[in-house]
Amino acid sequence: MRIRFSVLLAAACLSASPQIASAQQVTLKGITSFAEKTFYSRGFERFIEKVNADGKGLIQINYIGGPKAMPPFEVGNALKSGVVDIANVTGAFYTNLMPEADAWKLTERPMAEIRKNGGYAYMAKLYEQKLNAILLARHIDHNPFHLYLTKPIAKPDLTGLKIRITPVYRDFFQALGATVVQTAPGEVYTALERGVVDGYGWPITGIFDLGWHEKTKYRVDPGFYSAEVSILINKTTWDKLSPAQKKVISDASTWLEAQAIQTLKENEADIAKQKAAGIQVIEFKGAEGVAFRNKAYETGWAGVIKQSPEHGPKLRGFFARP
Ligand code: 173
Repeated sequence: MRIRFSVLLAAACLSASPQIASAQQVTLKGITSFAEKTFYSRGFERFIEKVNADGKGLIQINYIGGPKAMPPFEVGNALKSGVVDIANVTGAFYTNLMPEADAWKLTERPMAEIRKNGGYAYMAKLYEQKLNAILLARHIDHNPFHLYLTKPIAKPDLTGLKIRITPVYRDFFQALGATVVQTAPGEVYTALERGVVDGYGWPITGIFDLGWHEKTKYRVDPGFYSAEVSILINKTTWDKLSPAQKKVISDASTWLEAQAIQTLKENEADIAKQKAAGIQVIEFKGAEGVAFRNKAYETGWAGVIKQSPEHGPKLRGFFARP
């Protein structure tokens, strides 16, 4: 009697366990590769707030923080291995694992179109193979990069200048003659202060976040490329989620990616703020400006194709302006 009862109880528990498991709240570890509460982390922070509100009792994100918790160039490894479940990061920070991710900077079509034309699906396979991850939402787009300087230049020639880079700018700035120094964003201020660099690459927004405006005298126009910052999730973590938990994450992702267009307003606000801070614009106009921008794309694609001869040309077909 006793034995039979416990067998029955065990069977009841087993059959009930999938429901119990799916009803349990899951907590994901989240990390950002940009300083907390600064421009490029804010979209992720809004996403976390939404998931934690909509996902009560189902799914939550524990925000571990930013570069104080983990160096930005380590975030790809941590996501791939499952040390973190969800990450806010740009492709340039994990080219060690997936060089193709740096090609997001070269998109000249909106993400909605790239999700339809096969480009997103093509990248999704690479994310799965190389990073064991899924790109959930690109929340930064329509946000050009610029060259910022402490010394003036008269033409698009950086010979003799040391410029801080990430993989985003390497091929272009080297083609302009610069000596390049790669650093994480957290090291830019000190590099400028000590004169280790004469300038840096960064998008149009965010130079006030870490005080770089204090050391910046010039911005070079036109800008080039379109900065990409996205939320990625570890695929093993994703596969374990229930449909209801996945829905909370997917809905928040769609919601956030739709806000990327608002970056345009932020661009204008920071242009005005830079002007007010006395940052002078060195503008290459007319044919010189067109050549500057064309060189950015030509050297950018050549770099991607060199890193990934197999996938680079296909990505160009999906991403570049037709
Ligand atoms: O300059 C950088 O650190 C960089 O590559 C980047 C990419 C996207 C947004 C902001 C910075």
